[in-house]
Amino acid sequence: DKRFDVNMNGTVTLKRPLNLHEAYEVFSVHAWDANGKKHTIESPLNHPPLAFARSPAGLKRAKRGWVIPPFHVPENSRGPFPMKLVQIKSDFAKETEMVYSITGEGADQDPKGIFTVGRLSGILFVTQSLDRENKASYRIIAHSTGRDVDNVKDSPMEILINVIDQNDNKPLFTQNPFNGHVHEAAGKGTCIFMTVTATDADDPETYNSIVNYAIVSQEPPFPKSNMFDINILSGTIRVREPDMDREQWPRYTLLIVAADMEGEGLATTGTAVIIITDSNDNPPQFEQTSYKYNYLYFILYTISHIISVPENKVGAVVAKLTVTDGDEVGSPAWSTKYRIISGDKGGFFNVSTGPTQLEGIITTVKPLDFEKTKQYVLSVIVENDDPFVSSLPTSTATVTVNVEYVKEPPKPPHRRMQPLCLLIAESSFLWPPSPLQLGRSNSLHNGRSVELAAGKRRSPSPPLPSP
Ligand SMILES: [Ca+2]
Ligand SMILES: [Ca+2]
Ligand SMILES: [Ca+2]
Ligand SMILES: [Ca+2]
Repeated sequence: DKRFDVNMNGTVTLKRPLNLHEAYEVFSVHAWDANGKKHTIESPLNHPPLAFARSPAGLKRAKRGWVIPPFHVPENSRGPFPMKLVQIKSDFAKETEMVYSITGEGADQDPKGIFTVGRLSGILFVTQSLDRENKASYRIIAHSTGRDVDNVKDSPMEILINVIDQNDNKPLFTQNPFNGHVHEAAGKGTCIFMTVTATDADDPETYNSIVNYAIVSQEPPFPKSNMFDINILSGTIRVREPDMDREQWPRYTLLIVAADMEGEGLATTGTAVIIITDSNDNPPQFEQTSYKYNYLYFILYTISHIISVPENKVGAVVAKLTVTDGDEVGSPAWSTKYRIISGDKGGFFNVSTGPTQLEGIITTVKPLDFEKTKQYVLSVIVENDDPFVSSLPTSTATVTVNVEYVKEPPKPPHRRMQPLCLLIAESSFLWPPSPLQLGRSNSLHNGRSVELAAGKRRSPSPPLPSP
């Protein structure tokens, strides 16, 4: 407001004549302290007396009397109290002594006694420091009657007292810490994954409660010290830089600040904890795989296994190929599956995931035949159950399977046996018949095998005669 000037000692002067259409003026004085912080106070000009109106020029008639424009009192005044606010004046005072009184909230209603009026002077006082955040306005009714003349009185006058805000509340974060999480593969700038909020109890219509946000520091400061940015007005946090890596930096702690007066006033600090969640950005690799970097690509050297497997055996374990994966243990970005991509046209082999989830087990599913194929060269690739988040090199293992000739065991020579007949007379004393021992008895049969068949007697044996 160019009509006012403020001196270094805080005196406010008027630079040119001022017409007060609303009978008062409010202006703001800003001051900066040694730390560069801005402080603001709004002050009313010395107020002319509030007159009970007889002619309603420019004023609205209300139910309880004349309504005048609101009157402003700054909060947190240091007094001394009671402090004069304004004089209330009746036109009848020119003719006879008037008695003034006030009613309403802050007067005779709760909170009682904040405002008083000089009974004969009509001067309105505030008796204590006001707190806008506790109560932002008061509606009081002023009355005036003739001291000695009963029938002289004004219509009641409503006075609205608004408490002018000071910046006496610093912003408060609604929680501390704030917790958020974001995928490590989240791209730069694309992803708002959390919002921090601070409230300020001061007047929302003033700068005193306009909060700005900033990130003060980031821990750890890798791979860059400003991996995130924050919207100064809304408090939304986004990924600012790519190349987050959960495997190296699974968690960030940001020190954040919220300051009112658009970032120049009172400040409060808090933290935002960001958990980096896993993305499948590490390919599983066969162990002992080595990298070589050429100027365009990473090349994964394949690892070779040379294995011998006997022919004719189904279900034989050919090889166990172990792998490693840097992603989150137990997740689909870590667990593996395998494929034979070449070398097995006949479908002799199968590869399955072993119980550790980090091994591929090759087995035979059909008998191998040395006479037909002596060697297979299998190429096996490993993938995760989840797809990769970006184009990543696939690790390959080469398994050379040499089929082992299995010599068939020699068949024993077939020797013709000469049957040995043992004749037992029906009437011999071999009753009851004792079991005949089958086997060899060199002494009895001169080294020949004995082939015996148990036969049934053709007829029951008659009772034996007495010897
Ligand atoms: Ca504030
Ligand atoms: Ca305030
Ligand atoms: Ca990962
Ligand atoms: Ca992986």
